Amino acid sequence: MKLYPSLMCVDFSRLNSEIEALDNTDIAGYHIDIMDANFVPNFALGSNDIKAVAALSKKELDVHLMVNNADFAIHPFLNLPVQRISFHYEACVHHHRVVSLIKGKGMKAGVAINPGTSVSCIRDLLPELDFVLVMSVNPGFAGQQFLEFTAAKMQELCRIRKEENLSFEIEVDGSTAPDKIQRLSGYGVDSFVLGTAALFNKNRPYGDIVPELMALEKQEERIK
Ligand code: S6P
Ligand code: MG
Repeated sequence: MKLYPSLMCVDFSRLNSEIEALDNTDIAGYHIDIMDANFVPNFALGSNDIKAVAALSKKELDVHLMVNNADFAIHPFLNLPVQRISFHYEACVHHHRVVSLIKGKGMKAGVAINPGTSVSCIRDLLPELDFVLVMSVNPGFAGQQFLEFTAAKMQELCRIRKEENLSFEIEVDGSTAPDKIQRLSGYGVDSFVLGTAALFNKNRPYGDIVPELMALEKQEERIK
């Protein structure tokens, strides 16, 4: 199981100490939300923030583009020091081309799907993808409620992956509270974006919370 804290939720006035504290845990890397106030009704983060985080940490950077015209908007991100980029199915015309551009830079390529987008929309792309980012809230804001109907899509993706012997990773983003992490990791979801539901604003050290979250997967393995 891999955990990616969402940097939209950290205290940017204390970025250095926030990254230092998180880096000392077993997180896989950082989820970086890019918003254009067009695809989603909010602005968030940009290239300079990515460079700042890359200078502070050697962990993976998982960039989530919530921007329209991904076919064009992808270009500035291709030359940044990041390991993973996802763009939205709903914001792109030539999906396969964008996936190829990302992979051509040696990065992992993912397609994100909104809660209202069916798995069938990305069905033909699955063999080409390194990961699928399933949104369990409507993208744009932290602190929303988990949309229960999105869990069926995660199960569907796990089933397709197994039946067709595919290797894409399944990542979930949005209100991933501990109970969700335990249940969804049992389905076979690989990666979780951590925000306010699991990690931030808890008045407890990250170094205490992250091991508890990592242990949820082990407990689930015992239940199986
Ligand atoms: C917002 C963005 C997400 C959030 C994250 C917040 O749509 O894509 O990555 O930062 O979901 O987590 P939480 O637990 O506050 O919903
Ligand atoms: Mg996100």
